[in-house]
Amino acid sequence: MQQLAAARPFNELKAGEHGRDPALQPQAGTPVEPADESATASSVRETVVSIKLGSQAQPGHNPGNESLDRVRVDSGGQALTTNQGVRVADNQNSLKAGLRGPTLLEDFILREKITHFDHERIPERVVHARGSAAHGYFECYDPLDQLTMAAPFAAAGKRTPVFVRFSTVAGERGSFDTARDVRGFAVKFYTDDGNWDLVGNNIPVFFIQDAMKFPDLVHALKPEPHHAMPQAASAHDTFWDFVSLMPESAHMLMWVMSDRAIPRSYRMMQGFGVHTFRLVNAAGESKLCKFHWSPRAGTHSLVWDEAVKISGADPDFHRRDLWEAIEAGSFPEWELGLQIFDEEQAENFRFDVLDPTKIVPEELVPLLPVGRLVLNRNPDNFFAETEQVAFCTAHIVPGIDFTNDPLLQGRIHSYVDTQLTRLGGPNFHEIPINASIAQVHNNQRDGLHRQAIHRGSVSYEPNSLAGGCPFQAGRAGGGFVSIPTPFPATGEGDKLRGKPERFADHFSQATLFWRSQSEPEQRHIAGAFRFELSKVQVPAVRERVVSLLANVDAGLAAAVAEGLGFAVPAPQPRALEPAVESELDSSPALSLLARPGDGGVQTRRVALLVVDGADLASLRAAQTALREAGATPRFVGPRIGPLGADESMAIEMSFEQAPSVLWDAVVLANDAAAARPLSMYGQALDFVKDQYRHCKPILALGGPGGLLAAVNLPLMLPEGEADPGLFVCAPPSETDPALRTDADTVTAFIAGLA
Ligand code: HDD
Repeated sequence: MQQLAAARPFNELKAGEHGRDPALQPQAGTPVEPADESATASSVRETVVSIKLGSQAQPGHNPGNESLDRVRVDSGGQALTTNQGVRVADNQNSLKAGLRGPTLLEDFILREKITHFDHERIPERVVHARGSAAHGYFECYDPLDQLTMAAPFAAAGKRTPVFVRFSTVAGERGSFDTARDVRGFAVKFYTDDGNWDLVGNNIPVFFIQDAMKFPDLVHALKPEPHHAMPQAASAHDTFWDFVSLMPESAHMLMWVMSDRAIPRSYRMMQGFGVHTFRLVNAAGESKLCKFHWSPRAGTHSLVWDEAVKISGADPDFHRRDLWEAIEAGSFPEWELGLQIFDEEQAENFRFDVLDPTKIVPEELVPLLPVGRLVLNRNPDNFFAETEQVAFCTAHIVPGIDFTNDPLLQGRIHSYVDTQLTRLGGPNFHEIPINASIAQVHNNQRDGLHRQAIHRGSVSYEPNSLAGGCPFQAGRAGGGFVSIPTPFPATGEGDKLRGKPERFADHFSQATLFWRSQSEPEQRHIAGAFRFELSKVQVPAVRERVVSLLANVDAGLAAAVAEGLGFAVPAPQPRALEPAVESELDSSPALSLLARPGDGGVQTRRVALLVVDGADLASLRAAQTALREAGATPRFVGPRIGPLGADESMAIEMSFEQAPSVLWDAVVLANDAAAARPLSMYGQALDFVKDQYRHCKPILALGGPGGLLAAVNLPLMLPEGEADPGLFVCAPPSETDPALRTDADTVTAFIAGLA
């Protein structure tokens, strides 16, 4: 021991701690072989199997999880035991003093079982409590070493395992999926160099500019504290009171009132890193960067009436959709696009890139596609994985760095901090779903729920007793080095609270967003403001919101005020006069219509309405065509069970179980020969009315009569053209060759669905 201590008389890294000279960048420590094997922890050189597979990782193969087989439990063929492994003989009855006597304190089996149950729940996330997640991988298109040394971008075709959690923000853990809300889009990359969490949303901006206001925002948004209402909704006084007094929220409000906030599926929404980040290459050069996820399936949304009805029919709508798509092998996919720019460009924008209420329009800095994200495996256990996963913006890896965005700076603290309460202590990184693939070696010790068993006497650095291990990696050894950035020119060195001047433009991009929407999208936005504000009880708050909107667009303010029964008030005074104009008149990329996706109908849910006695041959043909196109057709009728004599066809869902809003399209059977046709069922009538109201394609196999006629839909548009959403086959008796054949009509219907 003495011999070893003598070999390292002082800490050779000490000199590198001072000054800015590049020569003084952190250097790699030099591990020395301990002289006396018995005197040091053998753990410092413990043989560990490297599980870094890097580019060899297979689709959906997370090597990090593989090493966790020891914690996976499969009870097939096993006897029930206590937590101490004692086999339990009777799991039905507690131990009593006589069959009718009191239960005995001695019953350790009962007490262990009840005690564990009593503590099954952990605190839910303070925001984003309700979510769903899946495993998958990120695949890099081309090496990005010119831009970044971040491991996921190291080589073409390289796959990095990921775990992705989608969420709503305001609702509690048991709330419903289709609330009007921002959606969380959090990606954990298990990179070779440690975990990188990109904790984003499906909206590229945020309500506030400084983390200082986050607790206020969340308190205003969450159910009001006196009566705990409303659940999972922003449509109440405190939210609108707060945002109407915070003009910086105007841009985000436009997005949240748009159809983006009621997505059709997690699989059909974009994701954004929101803040400006930095990419850093091996030479230490950095560029500014924004992260965008674009769904392969295109961006699609619900309409409000659908969202409301779905929340009753299936509160798990998005969770089920994600789960079923992955189980069916239709793996959701997104493309990662980067907006790369430098400080000089950033200086010339009219907005500040450190302001998280601003986007960098794609027309100013186009997206560079760099890879794809594929989700291909559902979790084995919701609690162990989806609930216990801890995303933290502080988790970055060499090649990525923060900027001075004041919202991001606050987040760097908040996420690690919140896990201490939620996951019960500082060792949450050891929970299997949070554990990195890269091995962890440091001198952090103990704390609640510690899993690692550290060996040896040394838990400090510098040391000589453990050969200086674990040693400082230095830059050359792949260690994380913060990119040296100069303080902004204004206010350098001053300790102060405040904001840069460009942060005071609150409206130019809200106006840009509004102008970039299609006419139906604009109508939906105005409708959403009207709905939300009609729920607000205090008239002054309603009016203040409209006075804010008057700075965004006069037409929007007028449409909202009209719905609320008052005249448009004077616009709120602006923080910056004259008003800043955006660089662009409109940005087409901001419309949902800009991303129609691949034009396919993969996993779209199609109901085939059917009753006993309907023509099964035409139904089967439609079913086959839909299946071949990748859609998910299901038979829906008044009861479940077999259909007629053909045992291969059965009604899978009843009208009560699966109402119209759960489907993307409907096929009406030709039931002309049925004793009790579809048109005699009230639910079938409602079904078709809702499909029509929600602009979903309708295919009538039996021609224009039957259920279609009973609902009395106008088959023609007022302009005299055929309704493009209605696909009507020739009636059975019809022989006119000018009419489309069933096969043509079914094909046209599938194209309409896409
Ligand atoms: Fe946050 C959770 C996204 C601002 C503090 N946030 C959370 C989640 C997402 C986001 C997706 C859920 C992660 C998961 O699935 O577990 N948050 C954002 C985005 C923001 C943002 C895109 C703005 C750009 N958040 C923000 C601020 C703060 C927080 C400014 C605090 C200063 N967020 C939290 C949190 C949560 C959280 C309290 C709750 C549960 C958790 O972290 O793990 O720490």
